[in-house]
Amino acid sequence: MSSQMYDTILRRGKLLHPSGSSATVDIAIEDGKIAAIAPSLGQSARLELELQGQIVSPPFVESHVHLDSALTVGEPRWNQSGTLFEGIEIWRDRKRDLTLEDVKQRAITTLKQQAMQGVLFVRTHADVSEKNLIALKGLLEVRDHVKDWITVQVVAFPQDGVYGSPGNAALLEEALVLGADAVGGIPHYELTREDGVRSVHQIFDLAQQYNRLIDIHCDEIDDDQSRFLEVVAACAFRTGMGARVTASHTTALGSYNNAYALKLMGFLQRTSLNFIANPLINITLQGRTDTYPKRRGVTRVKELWQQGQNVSLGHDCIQDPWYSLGTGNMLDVANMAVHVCQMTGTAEIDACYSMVTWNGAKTLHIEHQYGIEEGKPANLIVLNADSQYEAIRRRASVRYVISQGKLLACTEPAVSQWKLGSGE
Ligand code: 17E
Ligand code: FE2
Repeated sequence: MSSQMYDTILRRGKLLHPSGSSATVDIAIEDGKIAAIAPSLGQSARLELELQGQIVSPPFVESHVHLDSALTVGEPRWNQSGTLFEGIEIWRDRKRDLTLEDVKQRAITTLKQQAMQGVLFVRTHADVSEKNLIALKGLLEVRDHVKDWITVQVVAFPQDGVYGSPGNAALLEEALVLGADAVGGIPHYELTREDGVRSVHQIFDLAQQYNRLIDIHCDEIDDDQSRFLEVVAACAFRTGMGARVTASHTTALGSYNNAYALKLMGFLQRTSLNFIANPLINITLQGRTDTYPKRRGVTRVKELWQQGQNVSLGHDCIQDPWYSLGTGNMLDVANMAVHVCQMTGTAEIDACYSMVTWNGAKTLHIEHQYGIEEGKPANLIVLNADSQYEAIRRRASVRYVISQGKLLACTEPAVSQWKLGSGE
């Protein structure tokens, strides 16, 4: 038996595989990397954690969140109608007061909340329709500041439209020059349908010119005539950029008539587009103009998943003008997806777990650094649960978060005691 001493060994963890299978193993960590995975490791380590069959999973991936607006709920006022559009107006007022310090402090507080709950990869949107680009500059600084414990990607997101004001298109390009990882857009909120189509073409041109990813807020509206996803799909298809492109929200796809949706789904299948649904937010933002029956306002998650499209899930908001709740817990998101998207079959529940882990990693193009394999960076979490189903059902706490080989956070699961009659 070797006398080698590792930094850390996790003993008897149930290691999850993307296929849904699992195996009970010991995992050794050395120099920030996964050094060994075996049914039983004879060596010892400076830190040994006994897991007793609890799940070891790659970290949660938050593939869609707006960190620039996080923790601003009620500033300067509460969203009383609950609509996307009132949220945009409240944010327009709040963003006049942004400072670098304000953005950075709220973003870092939020990232710590997320990381303590097992999120180690985050794609955030930064509003770039604001003339000093404070939100973007703040989040780019944060990306660098936190990089030793969490990986952040920043999307340049023109909240008020690429053509909503004369300077916005130039600001979007400047954001790429400054180093944004991805180009965003909001075609359904451009002043006209023509502007919406033009904005999608402009986004693809910029992404190709600057070699960036694309993540577009696309058709986040209940209007069954909002049809920019077909434009995004056509551009993805023609440019061959498919897998580098993400369509976020796409809630109108849930409202399209089935004849159109059937045709469109076939087109989508010819692309390798990624989709992100945000069930916590869109179940509350959408359907606001409906009486009854009232739509769910969420994209066709189950059908996209069934036809093999890469779908991930985002939290979208944490206490901001669009959503006053939110804790950063990705199991809340997966749990809500099970309900809203009716993903209640056993394989479907496991799929919802994949949508907050592996699928998110695919969307973010971080697969080379993601996953629990010998030689990869030691990023992993231990859940107080023995299956994906139990993790989602109980929104299990994350006992250990290990980032780049270091123990970042621990959570003691709450313990309840039955007291009635305990004296007998
Ligand atoms: N902005 C937007 O256009 N849509 C959203 N869901 C949020 C911000 C949160
Ligand atoms: Fe969003």
